[in-house]
Amino acid sequence: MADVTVTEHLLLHQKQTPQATGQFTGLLYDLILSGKTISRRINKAGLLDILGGTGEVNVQGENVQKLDEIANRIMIYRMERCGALCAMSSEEEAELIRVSPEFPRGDYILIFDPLDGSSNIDVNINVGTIFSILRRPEGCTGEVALEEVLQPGRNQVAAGYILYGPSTMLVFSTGQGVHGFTLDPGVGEFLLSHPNMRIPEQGGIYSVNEGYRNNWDAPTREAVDWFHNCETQDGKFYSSRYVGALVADFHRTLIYGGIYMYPPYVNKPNGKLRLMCEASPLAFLAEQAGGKASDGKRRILDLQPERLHARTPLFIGSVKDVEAVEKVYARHKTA
Ligand code: P6P
Repeated sequence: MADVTVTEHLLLHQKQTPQATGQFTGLLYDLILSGKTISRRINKAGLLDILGGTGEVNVQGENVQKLDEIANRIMIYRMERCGALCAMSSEEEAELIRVSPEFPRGDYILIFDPLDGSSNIDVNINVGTIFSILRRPEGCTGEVALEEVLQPGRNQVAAGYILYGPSTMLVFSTGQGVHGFTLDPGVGEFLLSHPNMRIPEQGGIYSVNEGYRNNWDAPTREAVDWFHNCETQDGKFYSSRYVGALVADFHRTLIYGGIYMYPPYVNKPNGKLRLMCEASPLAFLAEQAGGKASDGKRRILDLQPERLHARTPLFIGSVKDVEAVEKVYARHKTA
């Protein structure tokens, strides 16, 4: 495959929408630069004193890892200056970040999780950056109001992630399919390696943290029992895989098919994952790749966020596997 860069791919294959004033390409360029910068820090983490926790707890109530904070600062610094944004929201920041008038601003809104799965960092297992791009509603001017940001996932103009693993990959969609790029550290460019990614209609892997079984709601227990006994299309049992980093578990699901589940808990009816910076962007990718994403009852992309850090249960992956869970929820609803 000839070396196709992200910029070339956007110019060649992404229908240039009338409002594509190059702002978006610039936004993506700075997102990519942020990813390369974070990747370099992660790859050297074991050699620098940047492993472990900062001793702080974030708005999510989670221990902040040093690399969480480093990735967060890199994203905010770089993206504030990209010239395409009017506002940002980070999983690590309690409040909306309005881009300062000292920087050139634009009509896009960036929602991101700077480093997802950061509990894996100290044991050298995949982590990732997830991003979601919305457009400021038409006619809005002046200071960005929170209501302008609280949009359902179906409004996303683009979404994607950067996965820091054996190789660093950028996977994103602008609404015309899902495309994967692998970083060639030698030249410092992401090159097209996975054009037009598609999720198989049914997979053979289910992914859930079975350690919390006693906390699950009844439909989730019944659905997972089903995956313990159902067969793949070639008559095999399903395998269980759980990396503990949503980006890695989703990336595997995107390529191999199957389902990733973060269900509701008896004491956490909305589960753990964040709607705007985790579930929505991955749901956008899943649907663009021919898959499905649901909270068990409703399409993730139709959920209206009530606040920046709203949480949602998430069942995402192959259409047939997600539908199997939805059928269980539907049965419990009518029971
Ligand atoms: P648990 C990481 O903290 C994260 O948000 C996702 O990346 C990951 O899939 C999930 O939480 C793991 O959560 O409760 O299974 O440890």
